[in-house]
Formats: sequence, structure tokens, C-alpha cells
Amino acid sequence: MFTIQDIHAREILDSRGNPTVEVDVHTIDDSNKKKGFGRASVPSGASTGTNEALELRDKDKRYHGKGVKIPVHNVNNELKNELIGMDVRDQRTIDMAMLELDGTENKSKLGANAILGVSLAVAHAAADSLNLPLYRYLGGTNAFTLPVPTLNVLNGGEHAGNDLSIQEFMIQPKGAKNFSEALRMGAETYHTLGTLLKKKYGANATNVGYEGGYAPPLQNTHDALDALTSAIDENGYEDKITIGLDSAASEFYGDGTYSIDGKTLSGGELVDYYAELVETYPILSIEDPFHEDAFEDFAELTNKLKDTIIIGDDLFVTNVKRLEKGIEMNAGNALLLKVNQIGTLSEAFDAARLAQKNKYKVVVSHRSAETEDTTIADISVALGAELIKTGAPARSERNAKYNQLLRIEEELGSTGRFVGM
Ligand code: 2PG
Ligand code: MG
Repeated sequence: MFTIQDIHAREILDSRGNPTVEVDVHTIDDSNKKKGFGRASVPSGASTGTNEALELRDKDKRYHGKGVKIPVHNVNNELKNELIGMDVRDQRTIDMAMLELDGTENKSKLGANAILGVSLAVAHAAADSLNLPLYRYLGGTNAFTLPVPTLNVLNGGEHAGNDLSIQEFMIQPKGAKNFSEALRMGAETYHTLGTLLKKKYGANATNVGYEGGYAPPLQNTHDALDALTSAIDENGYEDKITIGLDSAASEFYGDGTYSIDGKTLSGGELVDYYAELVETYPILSIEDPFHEDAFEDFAELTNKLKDTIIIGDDLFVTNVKRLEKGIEMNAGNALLLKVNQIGTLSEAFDAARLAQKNKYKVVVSHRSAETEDTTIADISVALGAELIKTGAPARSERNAKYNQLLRIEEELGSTGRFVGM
């Protein structure tokens, strides 16, 4: 038995300069007294879905209300008391015990940030106790694959101080021969894009948004996509790199219509708008093309654009119930997996398995505020996810994940196939 001996949470800062929860889990192997250790920290979103599990904050004077002393206290008291003495390998039992202790639908009593910190740190401690890399501990004896990185090189929406409605313009070097080549192609294109933006719009255009992508002072989606395709073409990658969009459309939706490119569009008109974009540019995927409850519009677009990956983020919130509804209605064909939307590793894996069983692709994702934690890189390999999105190939909280994938690629050698596509 690998017994949980101690659990300790603390408040640290994330990439936006806001507090977040970090958790340490200490174990002991009862047979030989060998110690094990796991640490994880919790990310945070800006364009959060209404149906996400609740991120508990102190709402007092410290950090303008954003302190996390309450969830930290919850880990160091209720959760710790409940879990000490349990076998760290019993991830599901541990996760379910935390759910029971919380007792609410959206983890609002103890905080999803408290629960997730423990859940992820437990997985790390179990892997360490068993002397396994995390992806192998979580992924079992699978033949492992490395996901295509989908790099957010141009930011808009809530993530940037410009007027672009669409939140994320990403590049996907899916034609690379392996992950490291894909990352290189992505980084080269990112730098070319910076040069192009500077030449065309001035040095201010290379300021960056929350996820390290450039945030040029543009207003029109076509201008952003033109800049992106120019950067791709200039590197000779037109047959190898596709484009992914995250509209995060709830953020430009109101009173039944969408405000984009100076126009006001209905859901139906937005379907046609996307169809025209896909016709014009090498777009492989569109995330949250409509607001977070627009299951019907998602279904219509999925049906219309048969070769496009339509990803549900705020729509599904990594929640089995919402994904089941989506599958039933053929709304989207891919799940965005964010561990903090649901709050435990076991539930996030349930959502991923349900997606895979129903031929939905899995896109593992960071949040716009991150830390140096690299758990999602290992999760993407453990699940055999087709894509991982974790920002631009810049800023260390983003590159921490890409760099972890480089290490995993190196370790797997010829047994780690690049998903490509
Ligand atoms: C998204 C995410 C991550 P946020 O919408 O997909 O890019 O943004 O974390 O702000 O919700
Ligand atoms: Mg999104």
C-alpha cells in the first residue's frame, strides 16, 4: 500500500498575477518505507463557461478579492482529514470521496480549485510512488501518441486589448513528421508573423495577449487570417500547417445575436459566415463557434462542414452530462478537455472516454491563466488526444507544457507516434 501521509496546499501566483492553489501530496510505501511526492497547481480561465465547476475565491480585501486562502484552508483541513491513510493509487475512490464531502453539483462548497489541486497532486504522487512517468501511470500500457500542438499565435476577444471578436487564432503543424518538428514549425511561423505584423501595423502590433499570441490592433477576422496565412506561406508550410479558431462566441453574443466584424448576425447567418471562412482559409477546427447553450447551431455547423473539427468548450465544459446531450444531437465532433472545468481527474477522464467511444476527437487545453504545472501535457499523451492547445510557443507557462511533450517524445523514442492527421 502507498499511503497518503500528508497533504499541504498553499497560495501561489498564476501567469496573470492572481493567486491560485498549489497542492503537495506525500506518500509512504508501507512495505519499505519509501517516500513518494506529487505536486500540482490549478489554472484559471477568463472566458469561463457558466456551467463550469466553481472556482472558490476569498472575496475579501487581499488581491482585490481574488485570494484563495479559503480553498487552501479546505485542502489543509476537510480534504486532508478525509484522505490521509488512503492508498494514493485509488484515484477514483479519492476523487469520489472529495465529491461526497463537497456535496454540491458544481463543487461550490469546498471549491473546484481545492478539489482539483488535490486530485492532480494525488496522480503525481501515485506515479512517483510507482516510479512511473505520469503519462504512463495514467495511460496504462497503451501505444502512446503525441498530439498535434495547436498554437495560439494571435489573440483577440477577452484575451487581448484589441477589437477582434474571435478570441484565438491558432496554427496546427499537423503535417510535421514528429512533435518536435511541429513545434519548430510553429515557433518559426510565430516569429514570421511577428515580423509581418510589425511591418504592416507597427511595433505595437507585437504586444501579446494572455496566452503569448500577438494582439495586433485589428478589428476584422479576415485581416487576422490574412496575416496568419501570409506567415504560414512565407515559411513554405502551406501544405503542412492548418488554422484553428476559438471563437469563444458567448463573449460576443447578446440579445440573440452575435457582433462580429462590425456586423450583427443571427445564429443561422453565423453558420454561413463560418462556411465562407472555411472555404477561403485552411481552417481545420473551430471551437465554440456559437454561445454556450447553442446545441442546435453547433449541430447545424457540424453537419454542414463535414471536414471541419467543431470543438465544444463552454458548450460541454468537460462534463459528461453536457457531452451526452451533444452526442445525442450531433452537436460538434470534438471535446475540449479542461481539467478545472469539471474539477477532478476522474471526471475529466470519463468525459474523454465518452468522447472517444463516440468518435469525438479530444483536444486537451490549458486556461488563459496558467502556472508552470505541466500535468496537461502528460494527460494529452495518456489519453491519446489528437490535439493539445496550450498557447503560443512563447511565455514559460505555455512552453512548460510543450517542453514536457518534447521530453516525453524523447523518452518514447520510436514507440511514440505523432498523431499528425
Ligand atoms: C478557452 C480558454 C483557453 P479561458 O476559451 O479555450 O484558451 O480561455 O481559459 O480564458 O477560458
Ligand atoms: Mg475556448
